[in-house]
Amino acid sequence: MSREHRITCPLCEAMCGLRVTVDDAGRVGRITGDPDDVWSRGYLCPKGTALGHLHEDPDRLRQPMVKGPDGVHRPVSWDQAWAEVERVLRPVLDEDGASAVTVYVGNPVAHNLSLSRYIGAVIGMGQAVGMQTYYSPATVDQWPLNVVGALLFGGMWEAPVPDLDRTDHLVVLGANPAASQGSMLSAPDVLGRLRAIRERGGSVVVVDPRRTRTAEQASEWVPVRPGTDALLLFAVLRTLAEEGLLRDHDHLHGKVSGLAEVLALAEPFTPERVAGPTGVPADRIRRLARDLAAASSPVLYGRIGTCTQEFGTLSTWLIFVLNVALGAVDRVGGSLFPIAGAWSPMFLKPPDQDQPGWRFGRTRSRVRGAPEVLGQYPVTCLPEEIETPGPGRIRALITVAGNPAVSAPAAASMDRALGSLDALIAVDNWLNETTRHAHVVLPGTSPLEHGHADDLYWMYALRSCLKWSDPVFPLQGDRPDEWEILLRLGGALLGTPVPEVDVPAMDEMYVGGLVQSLCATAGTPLTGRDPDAALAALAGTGPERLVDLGIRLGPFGDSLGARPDGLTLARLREHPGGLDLAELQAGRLDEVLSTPSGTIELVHDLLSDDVPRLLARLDRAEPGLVLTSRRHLRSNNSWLHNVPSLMKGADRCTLLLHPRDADAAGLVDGQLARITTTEGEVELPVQVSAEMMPGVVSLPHGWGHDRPGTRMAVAHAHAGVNSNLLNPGDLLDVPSGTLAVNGVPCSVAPA
Ligand SMILES: Nc1nc2c(c(=O)[nH]1)N[C@H]1C(S)=C(S)[C@@H](COP(=O)(O)OP(=O)(O)OC[C@H]3O[C@@H](n4cnc5c(=O)[nH]c(N)nc54)[C@H](O)[C@@H]3O)O[C@H]1N2
Ligand SMILES: Nc1nc2c(c(=O)[nH]1)N[C@H]1C(S)=C(S)[C@@H](COP(=O)(O)OP(=O)(O)OC[C@H]3O[C@@H](n4cnc5c(=O)[nH]c(N)nc54)[C@H](O)[C@@H]3O)O[C@H]1N2
Ligand code: SF4
Ligand SMILES: [Mo]
Repeated sequence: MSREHRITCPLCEAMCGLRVTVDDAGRVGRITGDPDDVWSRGYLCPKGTALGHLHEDPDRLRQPMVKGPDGVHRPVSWDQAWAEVERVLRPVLDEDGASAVTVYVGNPVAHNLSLSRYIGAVIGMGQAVGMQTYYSPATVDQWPLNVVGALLFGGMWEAPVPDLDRTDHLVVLGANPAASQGSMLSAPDVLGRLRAIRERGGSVVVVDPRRTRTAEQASEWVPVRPGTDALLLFAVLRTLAEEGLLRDHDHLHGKVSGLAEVLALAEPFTPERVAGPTGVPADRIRRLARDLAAASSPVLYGRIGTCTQEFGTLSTWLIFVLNVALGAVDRVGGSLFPIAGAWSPMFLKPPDQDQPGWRFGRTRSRVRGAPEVLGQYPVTCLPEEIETPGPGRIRALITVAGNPAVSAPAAASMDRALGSLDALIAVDNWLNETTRHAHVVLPGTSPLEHGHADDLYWMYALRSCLKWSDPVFPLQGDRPDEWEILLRLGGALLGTPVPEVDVPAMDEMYVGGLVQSLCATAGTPLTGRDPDAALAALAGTGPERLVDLGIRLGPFGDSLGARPDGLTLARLREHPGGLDLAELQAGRLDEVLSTPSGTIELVHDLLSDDVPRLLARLDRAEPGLVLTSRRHLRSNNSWLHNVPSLMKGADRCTLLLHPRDADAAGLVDGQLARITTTEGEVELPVQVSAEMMPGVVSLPHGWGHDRPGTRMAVAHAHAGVNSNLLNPGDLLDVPSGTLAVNGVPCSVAPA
């Protein structure tokens, strides 16, 4: 006998529905795509089938680990773990206060039921007593999109998505959904949808220094030199204007400001002028513009390759400028604002930004003086904040589902700094490159031991859906759930000895506080309501209660009883395949825009002030070779490399380079090469391939699993190298403070 469970895969933004078979002995059997899932209709990728392996992985921590004086981690009871957290954390708090503490919020936080709903508790409680800021890989990721969303649309998480199923001309820049499955764009089977564009007579153009599997499936691949998309996009815009291809779009009439100013800024960037630096011939640039103008529903989409580069903000901005100029924004087949099925606290504007418009650089980092951007500093500020003496030095760090030792540029200094902390508390499921430094590792639950409901990603989804999954396995013994771990750490920051924190009371404080502020603040879904009644209306405990809140305050919800026919978590639970609520719609601009002028504000000082830096780029001598990043379908950043079924096949941690560059360096396929940058050097095998643009090499991130003190046997046997040993910590997209991990000058030679 075996039982079948229906769940949503928590591994990526595609949010696929899966069927998981479990036998009587509690072993996970087959995992298949759920054909009755209203959202994904049976789609899945190889990572989804690996959830059972993740659950059963013998290296996955089931007990807390404490580092002994000999530097070795040993399993302890939860009571012992809490006592050890108190022992290392309390002196820091007593001596230097919460300003000596910070939190690193890792990527899986956004995909995990407990962590996504309760990370705000530990950060909020820390900040209430003086914690200055927190860190995350957002500044090696989508921060330019957050900046552009805040400035153009008024919301830092506001980013319209390409209407893949109705466009007839899609231009993809710096994204490879064949590997990533889509990012800030939630849709199962993105590649299938791109194929469908061509099948219905449309075209797909991929702008990328690498002929990726996405580019192979496209109508055309346009190789571009890394970090030069902004030059290319300005030239496209300028061509549209010059050739009279810009039309008025009725649906945007009166809803856009600043286009004339942007066109003036585009003036110097002629196709002829940018052809050299971008590597895209002038006539090809003109054709890009003409094809966009000729299409009936064109749209551009950019992701990490246009964010994590020297001109990430300008590139991201110009993608939206073009979508506006082409009339694609808020038009069917263009760039649409999804209706998230549930409301999320992430949609709130920070309380100190009540006044219209976003402000940047309100504070500066202590050591290098980096300006704050949307509440964060570049993640590479963290090591110097730990290592530089003086008031405000970071002495204690809580990492939550993050692996900064691998994922942050200038990885050697991050690794060194992590090893020098007075207290490193890691909420994490494995002993890896980061947690090996931890004084205490507090394990979370496996992906099959907790329920699931996505939050943020429905904001970027091609349909409005809602789904809930129950855990496949119950939590064993006295193990706390991850939200309870975070509340206990929050309580400790507030001053209670860790073992004595009253977790249910902290939960009441956190959820009660959230509801109260929603009732007391203007412009929230609870403005003016009675907080006690609102709180009493909610069902469940822990994250379930917050999921109930989100659903009920969302566009389809019952508004806590005010719309009795609306949805609640209890009603959603009656639909194990989820609920399909609405398709992607046009005509949402008035509802979405929250800029001071109420229009899409295309110009801002933060953006135009960066244009001179781009102009200077025109005359810069091109370096011989530059380094870029890539992803693989069977990896997930740094943490799926311990799953045997995902590690089959050829070595994936290789240096891709073009035959011309291999010849020049005297390298042949498979040979060990040394790659050097101003930051460091690593040695790894080369993979010679014409899929690379000449002059550009590509390395995956998330490897380098050979560090002593880790406990991931399979990953260790396929260690690879940490590409972030090569990426400098100060090569930045200036306006957003995002690290450039694409376009880094490098040299390659036989090892
Ligand atoms: N299987 C798998 N899926 C994942 C992840 C994973 O690690 N593995 N990670 C998840 C995460 S955290 C994220 S953020 C998303 C990211 O999702 P995507 O943005 O789709 O990321 P990548 O697959 O890395 O594709 C980035 C592309 O940008 C190209 N590129 C590099 N530099 C430039 C440049 O200067 N200009 C242009 N035009 N292109 C450039 C690269 O060659 C690469 O093909 O994926 C998510 N999904
Ligand atoms: N050179 C280069 N660097 C990059 C990138 C790049 O393209 N190039 N991409 C960047 C991007 S987009 C991202 S998002 C970051 C990722 O940066 P991080 O978030 O720092 O790293 P991950 O590899 O996602 O690490 C996830 C951690 O969470 C743990 N974990 C997994 N599941 C759970 C869980 O359910 N609970 C708990 N408590 N822990 C869990 C894992 O063991 C691992 O330690 O890397 C960035 N770094
Ligand atoms: S694409 Fe793969 S990893 Fe992403 S949600 Fe679907 S099955 Fe999971
Ligand atoms: Mo990411």
